[in-house]
Amino acid sequence: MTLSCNDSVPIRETPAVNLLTSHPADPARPPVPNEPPLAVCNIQGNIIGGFNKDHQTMLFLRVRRDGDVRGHLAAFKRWLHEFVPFIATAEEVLAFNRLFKAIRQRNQAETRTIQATWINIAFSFEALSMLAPNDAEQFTDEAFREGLAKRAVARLGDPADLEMEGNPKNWVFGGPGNEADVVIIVASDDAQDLAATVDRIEASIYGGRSPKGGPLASGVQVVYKQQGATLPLPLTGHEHFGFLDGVSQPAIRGRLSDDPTDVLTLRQNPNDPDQGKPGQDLLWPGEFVFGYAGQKGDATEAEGGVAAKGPDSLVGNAPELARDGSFLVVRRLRQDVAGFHAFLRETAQKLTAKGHDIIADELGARLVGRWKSGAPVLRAPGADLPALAADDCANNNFEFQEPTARIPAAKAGPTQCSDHVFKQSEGDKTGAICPFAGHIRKTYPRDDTGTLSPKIGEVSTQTHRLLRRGIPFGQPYFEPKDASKTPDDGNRGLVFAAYQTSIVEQFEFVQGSWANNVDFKDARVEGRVQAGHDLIIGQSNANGVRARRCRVSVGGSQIEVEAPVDWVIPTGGGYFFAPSIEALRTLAGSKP
Ligand code: N7H
Repeated sequence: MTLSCNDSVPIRETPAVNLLTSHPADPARPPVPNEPPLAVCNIQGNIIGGFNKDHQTMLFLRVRRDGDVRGHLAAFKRWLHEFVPFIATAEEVLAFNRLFKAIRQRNQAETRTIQATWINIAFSFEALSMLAPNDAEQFTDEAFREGLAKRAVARLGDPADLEMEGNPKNWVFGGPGNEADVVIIVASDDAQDLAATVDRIEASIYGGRSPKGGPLASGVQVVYKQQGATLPLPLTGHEHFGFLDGVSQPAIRGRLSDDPTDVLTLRQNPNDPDQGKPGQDLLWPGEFVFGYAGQKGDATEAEGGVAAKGPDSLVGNAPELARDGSFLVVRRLRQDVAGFHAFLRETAQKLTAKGHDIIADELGARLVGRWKSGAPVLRAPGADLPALAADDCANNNFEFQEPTARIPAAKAGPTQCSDHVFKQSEGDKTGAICPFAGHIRKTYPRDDTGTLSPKIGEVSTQTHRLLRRGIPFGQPYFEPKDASKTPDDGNRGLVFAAYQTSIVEQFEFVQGSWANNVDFKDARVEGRVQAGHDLIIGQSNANGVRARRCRVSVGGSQIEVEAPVDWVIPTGGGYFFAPSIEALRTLAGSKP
């Protein structure tokens, strides 16, 4: 019996799912009756599906505070009522993504065979407090309640100096008094279709016309419009510093229907039934969507460790209105590309002059934990290995402590992965290959342990994960021969966006307790920096000084390197909540 329509295609990415047929014997789709069916028709599409489009616009809206505020709110509710039918669901986005992947595998190339434009929406705590005060009061997440602007300096390490660009006072939106109440995400495969859709939405906001054409006042205005786009060749899929982005995401447990084999995430590692792609631990959906079991962050091995099911993410944390919804963190992060590359070049030269041979590209790879191609340094310690980066069955298959095992082709079912071509990771207990401060080691330490309080280990680490949905903004910067002649104009960066069910325990924890924390991993010894900062996103306000430090292993010696200034500068953002379709109808007053 042939299990897959795609089994003759050589692997570039993990095998695609069968689109119409269900095969009970497929080992990538084992029966998982204990995993919950997800309400995919009710959950917004960008959360568990992921828009994954080349073109995106975010419209940040503010409810008008002038004159008759109650009237503006009533108008906004009427506008929302008309807008809700345009919101893309997880069902549509997942179905599209599966079809898109199947066509791409058959073609062995990117195609424009199918295209879509999706819309999603999310609200700040202040907006929910205006629309549904009793429900809003039941959200317990302090970060969501206070908003990003209030917490940026104290919790995230953003510049305290009011004169600095990164201080919330100077943000292009989302700073004090300039916070957005609502964010609308419009994403498309086609730039023109995106522009036309955004035009229609803006016309409905300003032109007194509903998306369906009827007359309507919206009660809101656009405070900021943020474009984003995949970078052009040769940087397609990469962020502005040059590194491939979007490689590692958490895998999510759960089913798409009552059929016990209708899994959201294919189980593609024949060595480990608790993983999606090899290296991608399956997490309970409550980590990202309210109303489902999350991880049990203190589970013992006997209880199942990382696989153990924890409490429902809704209970005690959020109102019933939050069911099937998710928090959305948006950070507009400007990137100083010229500054980053100058640092790598100059630091590599200085180290080499002192006898620690390293070139800029290698230093960059160690600070990120992946080479520019996306190949993890754990599996390509000496040089970049683009073929490894391109193999989705292998590019995430490593741990930081323990070695990983080969996956022979004979062991893999037709829609599963093999991983036997590239050398396996041997682990890196001392940080000799990937520094403990490396960006991917700081933001997802995998099986690393640490002495933070409470102690960090693989089981608790899985309660600090993020579903990243970022996209670059601005044109790429290519260094001229003489950098002083064409300075970086500074107008580029990443619109970081991430979904989760606890902003405190997920986004803020990753940024504050890991990336910014010189003591992770491990505790300070005799006052010396141990891991140091994540030099990519870590921030420091220590004694008013922005300089950051970390330790990198070069040729067997641990060297301390210092970054005098920030290369990733916050310039806007907000904390939002993306409700379910049903909750949107309630907020709009469409439901009694
Ligand atoms: Fe990061 N970069 O180019 O260096 N990130 N990131 N990030 N990031 C990752 O796996 C980058 C930012 C995470 O599972 C990669 O997709 C840049 C923030 C997490 O192994 C690269 C910026 C936060 C992961 C970058 C930025 C995170 C991750 C590797 C800002 C959270 C997954 C490719 C301009 C607070 C780790 C990949 C894992 C990966 C870069 C921001 C978190 C290349 C330039 C603000 C959790």
